[in-house]
Amino acid sequence: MAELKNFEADRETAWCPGCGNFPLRTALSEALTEMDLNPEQITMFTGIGQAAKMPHYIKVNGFNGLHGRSLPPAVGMKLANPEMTVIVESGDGCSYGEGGNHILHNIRRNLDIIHLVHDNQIYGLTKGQASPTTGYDIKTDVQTHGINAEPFNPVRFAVGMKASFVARSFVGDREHLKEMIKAARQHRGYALIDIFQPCVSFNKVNTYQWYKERVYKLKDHDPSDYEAAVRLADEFGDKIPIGIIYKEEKPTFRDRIPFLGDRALVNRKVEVQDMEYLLDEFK
Ligand SMILES: Cc1ncc(C[n+]2csc(CCOP(=O)(O)OP(=O)(O)O)c2C)c(N)n1
Ligand code: SF4
Ligand SMILES: [Mg+2]
Repeated sequence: MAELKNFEADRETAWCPGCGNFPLRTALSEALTEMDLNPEQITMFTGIGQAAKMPHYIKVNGFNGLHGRSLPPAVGMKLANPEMTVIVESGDGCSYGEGGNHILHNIRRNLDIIHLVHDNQIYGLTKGQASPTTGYDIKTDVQTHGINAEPFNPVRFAVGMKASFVARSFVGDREHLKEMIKAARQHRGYALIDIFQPCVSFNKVNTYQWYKERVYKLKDHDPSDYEAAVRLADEFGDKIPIGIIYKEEKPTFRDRIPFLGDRALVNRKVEVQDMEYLLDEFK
């Protein structure tokens, strides 16, 4: 029987008081406990940033790698051990900026990975430069006249690529976020959740209040309806929908390569006779 306290890391955080990363960590720990998972069944991969510190602050197996590079080692782990629940967690900069190329190929592969993006619409750790999701009209210490590029809409991008699971949530609604995390785990394939996570120190525009005034929960939306999902993904203004925007059951990377099997490599016998034809070449 899983218990919430199993996920508590005995370490102080370096996050600012009031940071949206705290409720995100609580929602994640609660969701994992409610799914009756234990820390040894989960491996979390992160890059660099405030969000990427998560494996230090929650007790699960963790790999904290380079900025933008959380997905590649997660792919390796999931290929080697399909029994492991693999969570990729990182910021909007790490996931959509430095790591943007990896997302698109993971959508194409559709491996069974849960990707939680702490989207605070800013580079938090490096003190407030614009990230790909920073709003067009926002000025920062570096972008003193505002951002010269249009903001990236990750949900619209993922829906456009027909990623097999695309959701949006907000740390200000813990039950909603938990529901999304559970749905992502149940889903077979790559599951992206873009999570609004206010950075109280460096993003003075996209505050808790800003999100609260705009987000609304989806009702009666059929996530398999692609055209409706595109319309909802485009809705990013006075109103922003949260929930499962798009979902499609389709073959995973594993389904396409039956040789990979459904067990961890470590539990598979090496069938030497299957490789004899290769060894023959060296005789
Ligand atoms: C390749 C590379 N580029 C830039 C940096 C510097 N850097 C470290 S964290 C960071 C921003 C992190 O922002 P985000 O991913 O949104 O995470 P947050 O801190 O907001 O949670 C940057 C630019 C780096 N470490 N490596
Ligand atoms: S800088 Fe922003 S994202 Fe980082 S810990 Fe502080 S409030 Fe959170
Ligand atoms: Mg960020």
